[in-house]
Amino acid sequence: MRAVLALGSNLGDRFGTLRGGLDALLAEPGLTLVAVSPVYETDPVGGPEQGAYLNAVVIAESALEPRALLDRAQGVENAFGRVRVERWGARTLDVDLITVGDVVMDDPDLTLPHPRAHERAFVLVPWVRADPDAVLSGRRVADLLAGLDQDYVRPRPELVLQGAG
Ligand code: A4P
Ligand code: MG
Repeated sequence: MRAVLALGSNLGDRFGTLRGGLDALLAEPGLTLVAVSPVYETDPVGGPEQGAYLNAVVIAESALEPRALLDRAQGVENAFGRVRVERWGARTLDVDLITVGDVVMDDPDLTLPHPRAHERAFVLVPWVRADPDAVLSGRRVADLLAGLDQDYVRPRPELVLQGAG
């Protein structure tokens, strides 16, 4: 299945964390990189006052079932020292599952597609750069973006992520 993952970091060495997080996601079998987006610097959306994020989107071919993929993502978050203090608060690394194939599920532990992705330019801008034909819940991501403020999503072209291997 094709999986779309969103990575975010707003604490510490943000770019180093994104790079290490991507490598860690791909380090074990089951997930093969298809495309990685450019990196964007984004003002925080929601939550308490906190620093700017670096955000990127990774597209991968996944042999893992959605729950196994969530376990992989959370294992990588934990490996990068993520401490869950408050929801939406600052974090060294956040790895969200945006879509996994055509799977639709509504579980507190795993909601697919991600319930807030459609309204988040910090997810959709990098996603459409990684896949210009991307579709979310039957709507073209490029069209979803047309209705959203994107000014707070700024390219950082000097920061280039590459998959391991
Ligand atoms: N969960 C349910 N569905 C999913 C999914 N599709 N992917 C559960 C990942 N996790 C999912 O997540 C809380 C719970 O959501 C987990 O137990 C998981 O099982 P979390 O990662 O522990 O906490 P969180 O990230 O603080 O909460 P949440 O709801 O994931 O936050 P969001 O909505 O991801 O928002 N602003 C900018 N500019 N850039 C950002 O990256 N990120 C957030 C986090 C807020 N503002 C931001 C950014
Ligand atoms: Mg999260």
